[in-house]
Amino acid sequence: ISPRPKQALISLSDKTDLAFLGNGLQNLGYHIVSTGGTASALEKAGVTVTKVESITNFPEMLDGRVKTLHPGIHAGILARRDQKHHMEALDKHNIGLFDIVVVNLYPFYDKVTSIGGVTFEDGIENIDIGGPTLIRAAAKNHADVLVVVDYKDYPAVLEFLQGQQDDQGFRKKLAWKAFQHVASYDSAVSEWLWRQSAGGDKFPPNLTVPLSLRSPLRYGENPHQKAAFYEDKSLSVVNSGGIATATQHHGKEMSYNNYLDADAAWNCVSEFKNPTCVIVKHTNPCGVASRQDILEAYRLAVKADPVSAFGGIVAFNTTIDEDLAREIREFRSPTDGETRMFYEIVVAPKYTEKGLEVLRGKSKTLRILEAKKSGSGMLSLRQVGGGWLAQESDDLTPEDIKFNVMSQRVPQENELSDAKFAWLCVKHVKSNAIVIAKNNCMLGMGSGQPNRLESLRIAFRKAGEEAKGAALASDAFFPFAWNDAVEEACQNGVTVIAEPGGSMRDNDAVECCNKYGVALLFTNVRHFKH
Ligand code: 93A
Repeated sequence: ISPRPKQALISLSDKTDLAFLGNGLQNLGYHIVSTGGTASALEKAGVTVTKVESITNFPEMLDGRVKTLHPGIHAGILARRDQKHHMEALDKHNIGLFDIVVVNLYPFYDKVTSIGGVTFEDGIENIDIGGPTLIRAAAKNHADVLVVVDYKDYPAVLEFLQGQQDDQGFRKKLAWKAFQHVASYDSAVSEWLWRQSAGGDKFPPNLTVPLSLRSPLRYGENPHQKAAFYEDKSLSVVNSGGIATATQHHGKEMSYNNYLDADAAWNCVSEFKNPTCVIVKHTNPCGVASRQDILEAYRLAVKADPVSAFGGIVAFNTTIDEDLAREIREFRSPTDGETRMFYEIVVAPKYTEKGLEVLRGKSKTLRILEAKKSGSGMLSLRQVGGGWLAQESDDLTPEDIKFNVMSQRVPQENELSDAKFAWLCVKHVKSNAIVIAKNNCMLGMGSGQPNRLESLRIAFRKAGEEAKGAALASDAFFPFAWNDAVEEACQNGVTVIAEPGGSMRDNDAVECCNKYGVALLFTNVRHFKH
């Protein structure tokens, strides 16, 4: 069996750092074999290259559909070095071995998600066949072939090749990454094709969610639980915003709970049209206020429940400038007028440079996130033992809903507006959810109670005297009225109640509101949040 030169096969669509890799391999004595575009780029970078054609004795054919699909290439990747007859077969057919295969695939995601999209034919042409085949072959034979799919691995690969000892761990890691790369790719192709064949956005969707590990987290909900964060690379999610795509400008690394809370705060604040501040604690909004003056909105949101706001997440739907940043940094808790408010995270769509600078000065740990609004019509997935539940996101807003007047009393314009504000808030509160609001400001909320009456009592306790003349919203109907939630709400002084309706005792609710002169609105829509 004849001695063989060290060979690398390089075929890349994304040519980032190709010159670094090519020169690095050449300096280490590797003979480099490459496909058309990659070969030209390498030559430009001063690397000597053999074209694939001169090995296969075939031109790239069928508009590039067949370039590397040939025994002259694949036998050189798949041959087992420890099998004499494999090596003899290579000799017999005059095929060289490949020690490294560096491939990334046609940019299918980018093409089909590009603005304006692509034609069906273009989409099909962007399905890479030869590339995944090279990657899978090399990953299968990783014991002897290094497979590289990510330019970020180039330095480590060159370092590995320079070193003397062989580390199967490193090879396995690259092989795992390679199969992951191909699996995500195939999921994207399958999702795209499914959409073409199912005629768009039919439900239920095809779920081959290509998840890719972004980072391990320090721990899960509690320190004894291991946890990690995965990016969803499915086509419906790419470029669609949301907290997972936010940029972190400052602060400690995001934790498991931080992601959940930031997501809740961002989803809630993104729904408001006017300048709004939302404060979230343990996934529930505990302060919400809209004002033309965003500084005032912020103060009111804190005031709604300063105890809960402390250590919470503050979200804005406006740019954070220097003034607002200063207010966030300096504002003292209304409970004692002394302690500066402390937050885990600030999230906003934009920051001015000065705004960022001031916020960075608040604390080393404060996480500062810049996020894009999530797209509508997104799919939400949740795990139950042994399976997954999928549903569309709850995209209904008060503008989509009719607030039907059921009572004798018709709400005044400001009361209706308060009811709609409370309604939008209650949608983001965990069931059983009750929100009391007035003048675009949340005054109190009750969340997560199995008993709706208890939720209501908690909300009133927080709102205190301010509940008088306010609006109350409930995420689902009231099963009882007299001596129960509806009557208590009336007695506590709200002047308008918004609820879905649909109870057997809806009539009791109407009569009760009539007795107290309260306006009652039925929406025929509920907003459970479990
Ligand atoms: O059209 S292919 O599916 N057929 C092939 O035989 C093949 N071999 C490599 N695509 C193929 N490739 C892909 O070409 C690689 O995955 C890589 O993304 C791209 C590099 O092409 P070039 O070097 O011409 O820029």
